[in-house]
Amino acid sequence: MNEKLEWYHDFIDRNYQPKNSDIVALFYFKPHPSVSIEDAVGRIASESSVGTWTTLSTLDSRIYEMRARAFKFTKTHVYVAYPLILWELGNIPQLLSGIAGNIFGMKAVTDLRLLDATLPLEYIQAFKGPEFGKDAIQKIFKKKEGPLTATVPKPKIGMTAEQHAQVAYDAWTGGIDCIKDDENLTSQSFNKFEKRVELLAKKRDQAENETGEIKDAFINVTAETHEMERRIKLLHEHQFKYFMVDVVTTGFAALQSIRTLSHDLKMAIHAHRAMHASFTRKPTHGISMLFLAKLLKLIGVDNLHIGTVIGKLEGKKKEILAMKELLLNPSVQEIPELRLPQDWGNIKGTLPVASGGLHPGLIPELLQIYNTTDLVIQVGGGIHGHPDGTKAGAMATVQAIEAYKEGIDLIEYAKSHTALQKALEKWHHIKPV
Ligand code: CAP
Ligand code: MG
Repeated sequence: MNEKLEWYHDFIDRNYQPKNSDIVALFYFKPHPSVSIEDAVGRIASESSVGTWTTLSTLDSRIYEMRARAFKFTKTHVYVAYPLILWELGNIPQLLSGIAGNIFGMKAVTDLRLLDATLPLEYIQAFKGPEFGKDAIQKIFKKKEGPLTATVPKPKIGMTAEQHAQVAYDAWTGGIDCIKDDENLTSQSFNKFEKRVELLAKKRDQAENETGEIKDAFINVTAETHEMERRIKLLHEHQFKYFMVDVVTTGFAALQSIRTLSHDLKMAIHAHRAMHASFTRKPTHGISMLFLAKLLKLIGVDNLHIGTVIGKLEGKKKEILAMKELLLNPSVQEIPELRLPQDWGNIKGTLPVASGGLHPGLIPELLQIYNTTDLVIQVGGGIHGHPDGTKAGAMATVQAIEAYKEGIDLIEYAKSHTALQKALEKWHHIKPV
């Protein structure tokens, strides 16, 4: 009799009841035309856990029990349960090397997308989550409620540190809470990190004295890990409470390292997601933005860009709202084919950031969509493109938020608020593409 060549169907068990301690992942998949549904889901569960392409003489019953089980599947979606023992606690790269590793390259599937994974409390407990998260509104800025406001000086790179600091001062004194660096500004020859920090700290103090408000900055520390640590310490010495990092280009391991430092220094992390769309955008392949958001909250970013629905960058309303809840709420329920249930235990809520193509004319619609004040509204071009300059752009943004909160139509409110009036004359309610 021929010996069995492979054991993919051992990874399928429709009767398996996932344990509370299992990690349960949900994938969309499209099998190669030559591969059956069962063969595809068996391979997904196998290659992401203990299996390989053939049977093994080294397999014993203990290891066999550690295998993942595809316990529920349709022609397009599969739920896979992974025993906790497969995972090293506190190690996000290791998790991704399993549930988001080789399986993406398997010939047996032409498309594969990791939509979400429920992480059990025993797994969650090994992580810090955000240091301040949404509590930053009260704890750092001493405000009763949000939204917080931020602005990224534009042009996105090219300004000297002096120009940058002046624009920051104009925005702060116009009423904006935080200045944000752009994702591709770090420490270039024309705007060195140290110089920018020094000048911004001086202007921040000046703006705080003049306005009586607390001001901060999301200054981009993105670099090699040890250099990031050095930059974060420098920000701390200059009394900034936040730092910004490009979390995807920097990588999960580096992010975990600097999260430890942010805890020691009691600082908050503003997470920019540049490059996420290279693997989150195509709906049938890659990793969902929602699952990326879950990992980032778990590691402990305090603010995370999740999109605007109405701005210049791609992002579906349903997913953005599902992410908003995932970031802010202590637990969330399943949304079919989009989100799995998740209980966050003691992990604090991360503040969502709405950014990309916003201007004052879009703020009421944005706030209506988000339907929360636990939010950072980030406006770049929509402030620095104001006909009367940055300070007027900042004022117009704040006025648009005030109008929404007071329930007054923007056009009506603009009659007695010149900065808003001029912003509306330029942009009306246009939605940039
Ligand atoms: C916004 C922004 C942000 C994007 C990122 C930019 O500027 O600074 O990087 O919002 O997108 O450079 O485009 P504007 P997301 O306000 O001038 O558009 O938050 O969706 O990841
Ligand atoms: Mg940017």
